[in-house]
Order: sequence, then structure tokens, then C-alpha cells
Amino acid sequence: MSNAPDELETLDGLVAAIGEGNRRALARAISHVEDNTPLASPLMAALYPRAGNAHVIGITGAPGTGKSTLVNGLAAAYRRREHRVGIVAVDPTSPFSGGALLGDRVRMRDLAGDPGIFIRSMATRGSLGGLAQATADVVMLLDAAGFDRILIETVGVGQSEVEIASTAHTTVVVEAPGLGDEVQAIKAGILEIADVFAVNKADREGAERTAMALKMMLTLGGSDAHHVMHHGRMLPVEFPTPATTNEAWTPPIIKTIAIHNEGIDTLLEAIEQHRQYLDGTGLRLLRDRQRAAAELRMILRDHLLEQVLARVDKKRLGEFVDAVAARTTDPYTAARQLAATILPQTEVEEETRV
Ligand SMILES: Nc1nc2c(ncn2[C@@H]2O[C@H](COP(=O)(O)OP(=O)(O)OP(=O)(O)O)[C@@H](O)[C@H]2O)c(=O)[nH]1
Ligand SMILES: [Mg+2]
Repeated sequence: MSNAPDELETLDGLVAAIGEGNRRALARAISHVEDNTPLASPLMAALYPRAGNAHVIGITGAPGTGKSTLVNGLAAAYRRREHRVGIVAVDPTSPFSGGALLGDRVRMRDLAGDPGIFIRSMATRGSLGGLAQATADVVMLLDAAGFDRILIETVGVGQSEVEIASTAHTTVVVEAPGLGDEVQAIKAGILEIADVFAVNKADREGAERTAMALKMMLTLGGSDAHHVMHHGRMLPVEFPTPATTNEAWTPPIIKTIAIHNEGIDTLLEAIEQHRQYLDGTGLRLLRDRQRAAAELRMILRDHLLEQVLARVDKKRLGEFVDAVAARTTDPYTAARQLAATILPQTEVEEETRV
């Protein structure tokens, strides 16, 4: 069989096995990319062209609102519709949810035997940017492996969620009653990234109030205002605006009882409608393009930084740091001088002539 263990040691073997739906190969590829082994770059290069078919769905919200339970329900519902589902659980605030993650694993066990489902958890390593990039890489690999619906769960209340959610085509913000009466998203500032709201734990008192509060907020802003705010973020000047972008999307508010599997199909429908909206208006292409630009910039920055650090030894770097700290130079000048170490000699001369 082509899935013999040694086959998976080579680039071609891995890529072929992933194409055949080999889960072990996929898990291995993810490890290569996460650990940045020598195979990471060629793997990304070989698999990137195969990705781009998945619809990526971010599920975010305050701790304990029921995101994992919803993800479970959504995954099962997508499976019933013959989709292949990737699940990425991102945990940037591990101190809060170490226990919850354990709970997730137990709950997700009933999905785990299904070959149409692939689950991966990720924990913080390095910077938040690093986690966002690592998540994007794993999503790409799942996409290339043929998972056509990818659910990313982020626990959350901050910039990291916004960053990770920006990997998604559709972002579901999960609210629950009884977290104090104000809607959590206001505090969190994640309101503007919501494409769909789920008011989970609708079996509890106060769910109606939470839904009303959300509705009021949306109408207060006006759905057009929301639209501009939401998509304005996605429209940097250098990209053409699709002709039909004016068609507004008002985030639907769906009540769910995840533990009893109620409202899950309605939530799934809302996500699928948003997907069609993105496709129909050309916004999907725009989002993909915007994401490509952001990703390219991020990787380029990392790459250039690595190049500089490879040329400047620790001691010399320490001297720059000392000089900036002592204010004998400023960080801009220091950065320019450090960057000059990777410029061709002629440009360095020009640079110093200025
Ligand atoms: N009453 C009620 N409880 C629910 C519902 N959905 C989930 N829960 C419970 O709420 C708790 C938290 O659910 P999770 O799915 O782990 O929530 P989460 O948002 O993933 O939590 P973190 O990942 O820790 O942020 C669990 O005890 C669930 O059983 C619901 O619809 N109604
Ligand atoms: Mg969870």
C-alpha cells in the first residue's frame, strides 16, 4: 500500500497520501508545518494550489457560552449533508480554559471516529500573530485535504480573536444569557466582526432579552452603518470594490439550545446563506484577496526579520538595543541600519549617503 510508514517520510509520499484522504499523512503534514521542519515550506508549496475550496467558519464568543457544543452540533449537521468537516480549536487564553478544553475532547469523542471529520486543537505558542498564522496554515492544510467546511473555535475577547476570525469567511459570534445583562460582544469589541449571531442557552431565562439587545444594537447602528463598518474594514484602497457590495448583509440572530441540538439547522442555514451572499456579491473573492495580502505581508516581515537576524550576531544586536535604550540612537535609525545588512552593497552605500 502506498500508505506504508516510510512513504510518509517523503514530500511526494506525504502529498500523495493526503490526496488519498490519509489522515495520518494530514496529521503529519500539520506537525511539519507547526514545528517548521525542513519539509514545511515544500509541503505548503505543494498543497497550497489544492486549497481554496473550503468555506471557513469562525465561532467566537466569551468563555462558556457554548461554542464547543455548537461546533459539535454544526459538525454533525454538516456531516448529515455530506460535507467533510475540519475543526480547529484555538485556545489563546489557556489559563482560563485548560479544563474546558479537556471537556471539549470528551465531548468531541463522539465525532472522532468519523473519517469525514478531522479535529485539531492548537495552543498558544509564540506571539498572537504566530498563532493566527499557525491557524491559517492548519486551515489551509485541511482545505487542501478536501475538508470543505472548516470550523474554527476561538475562546474570546480580544484582538487575537479578531485576527483569527479574519481567517474565516463567516464569523459566528456566540452570546449567552446570564453573563451580566449587557451583551458581551459590546465589551469585547467583536460585534463588528459578526456575520451571524447565535444566542445560545436559549433554554435559560434572559435569552430573549439578549437577542433583543443585539437586535437593538444592530438597528441603532442601522444595518447600512453596520455594513459599512463591517466591510469597510475589508476594503483597503488598493482593491477594487465589487459593483454589488452595496447589497447589505444584516447579521441574523439565531437562538440555539446547543445541548439539545435545537436551532442548529437554522444556524447552519444562516451560515450557508452568508456563504451564498459572499459568493453572489463578489465579497468572497475580495476577502480571499485581502487575506492573501495580509498573509503575504506577515510572512514577508517574518522572513526578512529572520534574514537580518541571521546576519547580525547577538552581541551586535545587543549594542543596537543598548544604543536605543540609552537614546544615543532612535529605533527607526537602528532598524534602518539593521535592515541595511540584507540590502545589496550598492543600495547600502546609497542609504548611508543620504
Ligand atoms: N443550559 C444550557 N447549557 C449549555 C448549552 N450549550 C452548552 N451548554 C453548557 O455550557 C457549558 C459550556 O459549554 P461549552 O460548549 O464548553 O462552551 P465554550 O464556549 O466552548 O467554553 P470555552 O471553550 O471554555 O470558552 C457546558 O457545561 C455545556 O454543557 C445550552 O444551550 N443550554
Ligand atoms: Mg470550548
